[in-house]
Amino acid sequence: MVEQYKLPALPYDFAELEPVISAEIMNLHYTKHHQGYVNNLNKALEQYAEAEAKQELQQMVALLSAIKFNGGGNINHSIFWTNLISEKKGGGLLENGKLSDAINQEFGSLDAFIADMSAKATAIQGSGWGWLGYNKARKRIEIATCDNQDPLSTKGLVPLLGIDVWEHAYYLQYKNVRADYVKGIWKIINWKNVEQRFLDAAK
Ligand code: MN3
Repeated sequence: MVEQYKLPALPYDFAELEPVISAEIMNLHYTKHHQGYVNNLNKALEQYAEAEAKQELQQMVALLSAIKFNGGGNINHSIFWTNLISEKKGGGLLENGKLSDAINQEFGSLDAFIADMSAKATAIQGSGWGWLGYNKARKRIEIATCDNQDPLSTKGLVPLLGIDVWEHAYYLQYKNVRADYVKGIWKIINWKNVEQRFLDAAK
């Protein structure tokens, strides 16, 4: 029996990220979408273990796509929830420190970084994620985008800050205007969480 993955606890109530993200979106996104990735990941891993026990290599290879998609979905959302915090509790505030230094060095200013990442996340064709990641080989932060639920590790980067631009993340509130959702999300970024991820990655 394979160890089962579980939906991680959400660090706030569904309504806490309003008005940027509505409680209805949070509820559906967490209890239906993220839970769905967790359930389907567990199912695929169990089938994989069965196939592996029987040395059914063709079946094992056929399951890899479901493991990548649903495993990526679980990884990405687990990071995304912690990247967010209500405005009242300090959302959107990046204090001076090593991360702000790195952002200034790489992008010139926080505003320039936000403009760059917003443009790249908004321009993703179809479903995907915009990321700020850490390149351990170059010892630098980078903006990257991923399609579908591909986790950022597939691009060789450590994920620091992700923006989910799947329509399920914004459509009920922002309809087709992804740019407005991306513009708003900067007000609820938990920069302390992003900075801790940066410090851990750069160790
Ligand atoms: Mn999502």
